This record gives sequence, structure tokens and C-alpha cells, in this order.
Amino acid sequence: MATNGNKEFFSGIKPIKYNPQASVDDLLVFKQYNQDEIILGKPMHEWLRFAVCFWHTFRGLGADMFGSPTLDRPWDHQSDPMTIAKDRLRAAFEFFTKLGVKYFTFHDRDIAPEGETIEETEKNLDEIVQLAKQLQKETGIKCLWGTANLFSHPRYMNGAATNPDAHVFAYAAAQVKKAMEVTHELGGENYVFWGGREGYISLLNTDVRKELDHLAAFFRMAIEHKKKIGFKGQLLIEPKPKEPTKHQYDYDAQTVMGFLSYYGLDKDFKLNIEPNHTTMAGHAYEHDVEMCSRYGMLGSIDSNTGDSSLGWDTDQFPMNLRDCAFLMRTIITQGGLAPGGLNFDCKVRRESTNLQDMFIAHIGAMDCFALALRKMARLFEDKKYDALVKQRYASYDDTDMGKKIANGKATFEELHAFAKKNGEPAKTSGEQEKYEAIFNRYLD
Ligand SMILES: [Mn+2]
Repeated sequence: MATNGNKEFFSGIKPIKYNPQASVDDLLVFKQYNQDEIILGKPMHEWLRFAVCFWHTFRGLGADMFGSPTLDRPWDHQSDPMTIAKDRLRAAFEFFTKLGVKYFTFHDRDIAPEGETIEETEKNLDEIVQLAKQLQKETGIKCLWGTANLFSHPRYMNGAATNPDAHVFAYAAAQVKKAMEVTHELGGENYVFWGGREGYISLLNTDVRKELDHLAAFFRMAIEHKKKIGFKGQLLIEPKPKEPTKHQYDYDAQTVMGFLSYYGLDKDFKLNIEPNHTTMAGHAYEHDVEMCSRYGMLGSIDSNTGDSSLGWDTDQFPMNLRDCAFLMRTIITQGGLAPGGLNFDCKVRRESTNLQDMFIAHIGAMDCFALALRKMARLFEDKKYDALVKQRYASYDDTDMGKKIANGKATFEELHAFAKKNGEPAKTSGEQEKYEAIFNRYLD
């Protein structure tokens, strides 16, 4: 393929096609994802702005806390780190193209090796970014978002923007400055902040207020720099409750929205929600997506899943129709995710060692979302829940007392008088099972 110079890394795999008649064993085709098919007035690819993440898919080799890497990748076979970085990038663009996704996401350190000095690191990054630009031009693949890895290097062991040492804070700022600039250069539509080690392990050695003030200062500088370089993309913060620290400051959607409002940053940021982080925070899979969507703060989704039997961040491919349907219901309701998308922040299991597993994993998850989109489009068109939910809250629309409460005009004295006069409220069924049963009818 042209994108690889003279190398082809996935030689046994042809571009993935849509075939609704495919047999259950034919896993290298889409049975549901038909990118140009119009659903609710928009092509599927606009509802489902899929992105492949560079880090898990092209840097993950299956190592875990207990074991060595299990995955042998043909693009890692050269000896020089920059040659490997270029091979990896070519392999990635071959993968994106054959899979048929339109976007990718990256951390600065995934795509280019860190050097001995900032100058050397930036030179490496610039060289790889030039190749990425060329490959983007050849293939039409776009950058959904970029980010900086502020958690792997030992200098960040006590955090980056929340580090007690201002020198480390400055180093992190230098890294984000450059990462924002290269994301801008690659036409990134968003820029993500994930607070890898922004949190604490012990309150005994931590001034939490100082650290959060510093984090807000860091974000203010990012807003300033965005304006300075003319970057038009959306800034996003990705919540996570814990791991690796015991408490991450960006705990969940409501925590981040509260933080942004308190520090006056809420007009400049939205959220990138990863459902695996949502479930780690003790919430239902769809909770954070719905919570920030209802406040106009849902920017993008790292569409993955955890394992309810494990509880840590397993970053698995989303293969559960019910979960994807809940996300699609919210996405359809808010009219889409653009300029955000559905980024597969997912890794094949360390036991899934075939190169082909990378394709099967992405195709399976894309089909799951496409099927969920079809199902939830029907639910949306039928407006099944609209009237039911409206009816539950009707007393705030239909009665003078309810309207006064909703408008913020009521007082405790008035409501005290109302309650005395009208006595015990009538019992109203919440009908949870009815709502759940209806949802299942749409998953038929
Ligand atoms: Mn994760």
C-alpha cells in the first residue's frame, strides 16, 4: 500500500466491507456499520465518529503488573527507536485505512521517543509529526485529539500540574505547550487532559487545596496558549476516580464540572468520558455520559468497558449492546458528539496474540455501536420515554405551586402552608420495571 512505502504490515487483511449477510464466523466484515447509511438524517459515520487510539493499539504489548509482554508486533522489529516509530506510524495508518475509521488519537510519547533533553525530544516529535501529516494527506485520516503523557516518566511520580515541586510543574507545562502545538499542526479537533497522576496517595503529605489551585492555574495557561497559537479545537478533561493514585482530583463528571465552575473554567472545557472510569467511580456505565450531557458538557467519549468482576481499569472493547445503547441514547438526544467522537481507548487482551485480533476487536465494537445506533434511533423516533418522563414531573409544569418552585419563586413559609392545607401527597409509582421492560423491547 502507498501509505507504507514498500512495507505492508497487515498483508493478509483486505479493507473491511459492510455485508449484512455475513455468516457468524466471518468476523472481518461489518454486519451493522454501514458508514454512509442515513440514520435520523445523518450518515452513520457522523453519529459514530470512531477513532483508533495509538497507545494501546500500537504501543501496548500485553505486559501487566504480573507478567511480561505477550504481543509480538512486526513494526517493532527494527533497532533504532526513530525507525521503529516511523514503521509503527505507517502500520497504524495502514490499520486505520483498512478498518475504515476516519480518526486517530495519540499521546506525544506514543508516537515519538523521548530524548535526553527537551530540544532532542521536540526534534524527535517534529520529525514524526511531519510523517504523520504526510500519511494523513495520503489517506484522509484525521486527528480526533492529541494529549501529553504526564504520568510515565519518573519526574511525574508526584504528579505533573499538581506536583509539590514548581520545577516539575514547569516541565509539564513545557510538554503540554508542545503537545498542543503538534495537535494543532495535525489538525486535531480536540485536545485532552487526563490527570494521570494528578491526585494524592496520602493526605498527610498533601496540601489538596494548593494542588487544585495549581491545577486550575495550569488549565488557565492552556486556554491562553490555545488562543495564542490559534488552535480552534475543544479542550477536554477526562475524569478518573483512582489508579494509579488513591484519589484522582478529576474523580467523576460531577466533580470535574464542579471544579471547572468553581475556578471559572467551565466555558473553555468539556469532558471526555471513559465509561471504564465511570464504573470505577462506583457509577453505572452510562452515568457520567448522561450527567455531563445534561449540562451541555459532554465533549467526547473514550468508548471502552471494564470487567465488573475485576474493578480496575481493564480498557476492554465495548461488546455489550445494552451499554452501547445507553450511550447512543444520550448521544442521539444531544444531536451527536462532534467535534468529539467515540475513541477506542481499548486494548486487546494480553492473551489475544494474533495480529487479526486487532481488527476483530475494533470491528466487533464498531458493529456493537452501529447496532445500538439503529435500535436507539427507533426509540428516539417513537419518543417513547418523552411523554412518560414528562408526566412524572408534570406537577412542576401544571400547578401554580410547582411552577413557583421551578422558577425559584417559592418560599419555605408558603410551602409549609401548602403542605398543611393539602396534607399527605398521593402515592405515585416510579414504575422502574415498566421503563426497563420498554427499553428491552427496543433492543429486540
Ligand atoms: Mn482506562
